[in-house]
Amino acid sequence: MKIAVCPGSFDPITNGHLDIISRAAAIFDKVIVAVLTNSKKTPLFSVEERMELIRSVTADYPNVEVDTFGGLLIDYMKKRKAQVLIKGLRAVSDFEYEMQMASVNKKLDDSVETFFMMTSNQYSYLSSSIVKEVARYHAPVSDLVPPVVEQAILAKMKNN
Ligand code: COD
Repeated sequence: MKIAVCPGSFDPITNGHLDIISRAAAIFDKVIVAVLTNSKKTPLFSVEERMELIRSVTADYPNVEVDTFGGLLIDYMKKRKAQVLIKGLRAVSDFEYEMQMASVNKKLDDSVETFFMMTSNQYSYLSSSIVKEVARYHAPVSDLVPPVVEQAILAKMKNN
Protein backbone atom coordinates (compact mmCIF):
# COMPACT_ATOMS: atom_id res chain seq x y z
CA MET A 1 0.00 0.00 0.00
CA LYS A 2 1.46 3.33 -1.06
CA ILE A 3 0.86 5.93 1.65
CA ALA A 4 1.56 9.62 1.03
CA VAL A 5 1.58 12.47 3.54
CA CYS A 6 0.58 16.04 2.64
CA PRO A 7 1.95 18.10 5.56
CA GLY A 8 1.25 21.74 6.28
CA SER A 9 -0.18 24.41 8.51
CA PHE A 10 -3.49 24.63 6.59
CA ASP A 11 -4.46 27.82 8.42
CA PRO A 12 -6.92 27.52 6.72
CA ILE A 13 -7.07 25.00 3.86
CA THR A 14 -7.38 26.78 0.48
CA ASN A 15 -8.42 25.71 -3.02
CA GLY A 16 -4.70 25.39 -3.79
CA HIS A 17 -4.19 22.86 -0.98
CA LEU A 18 -7.34 20.99 -1.96
CA ASP A 19 -6.18 20.79 -5.57
CA ILE A 20 -2.90 19.12 -4.50
CA ILE A 21 -4.66 16.77 -2.03
CA SER A 22 -7.28 15.64 -4.55
CA ARG A 23 -4.68 15.02 -7.27
CA ALA A 24 -2.54 13.04 -4.81
CA ALA A 25 -5.60 11.03 -3.74
CA ALA A 26 -6.07 9.94 -7.36
CA ILE A 27 -2.54 8.48 -7.40
CA PHE A 28 -1.82 7.04 -3.96
CA ASP A 29 -3.70 4.33 -2.03
CA LYS A 30 -3.92 6.55 1.01
CA VAL A 31 -3.22 10.26 1.56
CA ILE A 32 -2.76 11.57 5.09
CA VAL A 33 -3.22 15.32 5.44
CA ALA A 34 -1.04 16.10 8.45
CA VAL A 35 -1.54 19.38 10.31
CA LEU A 36 1.51 20.74 12.13
CA THR A 37 0.71 21.33 15.82
CA ASN A 38 3.82 23.18 16.97
CA SER A 39 4.12 25.96 14.41
CA LYS A 40 6.06 29.11 15.32
CA LYS A 41 3.34 31.13 13.58
CA THR A 42 0.28 32.33 15.56
CA PRO A 43 -2.64 30.64 13.80
CA LEU A 44 -6.08 32.06 13.06
CA PHE A 45 -7.69 28.63 13.48
CA SER A 46 -6.97 26.10 16.22
CA VAL A 47 -5.59 22.73 15.16
CA GLU A 48 -9.01 21.13 15.84
CA GLU A 49 -10.79 23.76 13.71
CA ARG A 50 -8.33 23.29 10.87
CA MET A 51 -8.74 19.49 11.01
CA GLU A 52 -12.52 19.81 10.98
CA LEU A 53 -12.42 22.10 7.92
CA ILE A 54 -10.07 19.72 6.09
CA ARG A 55 -12.30 16.75 6.96
CA SER A 56 -15.31 18.61 5.67
CA VAL A 57 -13.76 19.57 2.31
CA THR A 58 -12.15 16.17 1.69
CA ALA A 59 -15.25 14.15 2.62
CA ASP A 60 -15.65 13.04 -1.01
CA TYR A 61 -12.23 11.35 -1.00
CA PRO A 62 -12.50 8.06 0.93
CA ASN A 63 -8.72 7.48 0.88
CA VAL A 64 -7.92 10.83 2.52
CA GLU A 65 -7.31 10.88 6.28
CA VAL A 66 -6.74 13.94 8.44
CA ASP A 67 -4.27 13.82 11.31
CA THR A 68 -1.88 16.02 13.29
CA PHE A 69 1.82 15.82 13.93
CA GLY A 70 4.41 17.60 16.04
CA GLY A 71 8.18 17.47 15.97
CA LEU A 72 10.01 16.15 12.95
CA LEU A 73 7.95 15.22 9.94
CA ILE A 74 10.25 12.33 9.15
CA ASP A 75 9.48 10.72 12.55
CA TYR A 76 5.78 11.05 11.81
CA MET A 77 6.29 9.44 8.38
CA LYS A 78 7.98 6.49 10.06
CA LYS A 79 5.20 6.17 12.64
CA ARG A 80 2.56 6.12 9.89
CA LYS A 81 4.61 3.82 7.61
CA ALA A 82 4.33 6.42 4.83
CA GLN A 83 6.82 6.34 1.97
CA VAL A 84 6.04 9.56 0.11
CA LEU A 85 5.97 13.18 1.14
CA ILE A 86 3.87 15.44 -1.10
CA LYS A 87 4.74 19.12 -1.46
CA GLY A 88 3.10 21.72 -3.68
CA LEU A 89 5.23 24.15 -5.65
CA ARG A 90 3.81 27.50 -6.65
CA ALA A 91 6.76 29.51 -7.89
CA VAL A 92 10.54 29.57 -7.99
CA SER A 93 10.40 31.23 -4.58
CA ASP A 94 9.01 27.98 -3.08
CA PHE A 95 11.77 25.93 -4.67
CA GLU A 96 14.75 26.96 -2.57
CA TYR A 97 13.03 26.29 0.77
CA GLU A 98 11.41 23.05 -0.40
CA MET A 99 14.69 21.81 -1.88
CA GLN A 100 16.38 22.39 1.49
CA MET A 101 13.56 20.59 3.36
CA ALA A 102 13.64 17.64 0.93
CA SER A 103 17.43 17.35 1.34
CA VAL A 104 17.25 17.45 5.17
CA ASN A 105 14.44 14.90 5.20
CA LYS A 106 16.40 12.62 2.83
CA LYS A 107 19.43 12.93 5.07
CA LEU A 108 17.34 12.02 8.13
CA ASP A 109 15.67 9.07 6.43
CA ASP A 110 16.82 7.87 3.03
CA SER A 111 13.72 5.71 2.52
CA VAL A 112 11.32 8.65 2.28
CA GLU A 113 10.84 10.29 -1.12
CA THR A 114 9.58 13.85 -1.58
CA PHE A 115 7.28 14.30 -4.58
CA PHE A 116 6.68 17.83 -5.82
CA MET A 117 3.42 18.70 -7.52
CA MET A 118 3.13 21.86 -9.57
CA THR A 119 0.25 24.07 -8.56
CA SER A 120 -2.58 24.39 -11.05
CA ASN A 121 -2.16 27.75 -12.82
CA GLN A 122 -5.26 29.30 -11.30
CA TYR A 123 -3.88 28.73 -7.76
CA SER A 124 -0.29 29.78 -8.32
CA TYR A 125 -0.69 32.98 -6.28
CA LEU A 126 -2.75 31.40 -3.52
CA SER A 127 -1.70 30.86 0.10
CA SER A 128 -3.45 30.76 3.48
CA SER A 129 -1.80 34.11 4.33
CA ILE A 130 -3.21 35.77 1.21
CA VAL A 131 -6.69 34.47 2.04
CA LYS A 132 -6.50 35.86 5.60
CA GLU A 133 -5.19 39.20 4.35
CA VAL A 134 -8.00 39.54 1.79
CA ALA A 135 -10.67 38.53 4.35
CA ARG A 136 -9.29 40.91 6.99
CA TYR A 137 -10.17 43.81 4.67
CA HIS A 138 -13.62 42.35 3.96
CA ALA A 139 -12.93 41.51 0.32
CA PRO A 140 -14.53 38.30 -0.99
CA VAL A 141 -12.60 35.02 -0.66
CA SER A 142 -15.20 32.81 -2.34
CA ASP A 143 -12.89 32.07 -5.30
CA LEU A 144 -9.99 31.19 -3.00
CA VAL A 145 -11.41 28.71 -0.50
CA PRO A 146 -14.29 26.17 -0.35
CA PRO A 147 -17.63 27.66 0.91
CA VAL A 148 -17.39 26.04 4.39
CA VAL A 149 -13.96 27.62 4.88
CA GLU A 150 -15.24 31.00 3.69
CA GLN A 151 -18.02 30.83 6.30
CA ALA A 152 -15.51 29.91 9.02
CA ILE A 153 -13.22 32.82 8.08
CA LEU A 154 -16.10 35.30 8.03
CA ALA A 155 -17.17 34.08 11.50
CA LYS A 156 -13.60 34.47 12.81
CA MET A 157 -13.26 37.97 11.37
CA LYS A 158 -16.56 38.99 12.97
CA ASN A 159 -15.43 37.72 16.38
CA ASN A 160 -11.89 39.16 16.23
N1 COD B 1 -0.75 25.44 -4.80
C1 COD B 1 -0.02 24.34 -4.58
N2 COD B 1 0.52 23.99 -3.38
C2 COD B 1 0.27 24.81 -2.36
C3 COD B 1 -0.49 25.99 -2.50
C4 COD B 1 -1.02 26.30 -3.79
N3 COD B 1 -1.71 27.41 -4.01
N4 COD B 1 -0.53 26.61 -1.28
C5 COD B 1 0.19 25.85 -0.44
N5 COD B 1 0.68 24.77 -1.09
C6 COD B 1 1.49 23.69 -0.55
C7 COD B 1 2.77 24.21 0.12
O1 COD B 1 3.80 24.37 -0.81
C8 COD B 1 3.05 23.07 1.09
O2 COD B 1 3.68 22.00 0.43
C9 COD B 1 1.64 22.62 1.51
O3 COD B 1 0.78 23.07 0.50
C10 COD B 1 1.21 23.19 2.87
O4 COD B 1 1.29 24.59 2.85
P1 COD B 1 1.10 25.44 4.20
O5 COD B 1 1.47 26.84 3.91
O6 COD B 1 -0.22 25.17 4.79
O7 COD B 1 2.13 24.75 5.19
P2 COD B 1 3.62 25.14 5.60
O8 COD B 1 4.43 25.46 4.38
O9 COD B 1 3.57 26.14 6.69
O10 COD B 1 4.10 23.69 6.19
C11 COD B 1 5.41 23.50 6.55
C12 COD B 1 5.66 22.11 7.13
C13 COD B 1 4.65 21.76 8.21
C14 COD B 1 5.54 21.08 6.02
C15 COD B 1 7.10 22.17 7.71
O11 COD B 1 7.21 23.25 8.58
C16 COD B 1 7.52 20.91 8.46
O12 COD B 1 7.75 19.87 7.85
N6 COD B 1 7.63 21.02 9.80
C17 COD B 1 8.02 19.90 10.67
C18 COD B 1 9.47 20.02 11.18
C19 COD B 1 10.40 19.31 10.23
O13 COD B 1 10.36 18.11 10.08
N7 COD B 1 11.25 20.10 9.54
C20 COD B 1 12.15 19.58 8.53
C21 COD B 1 13.50 19.20 9.05
S1 COD B 1 14.32 20.44 9.94
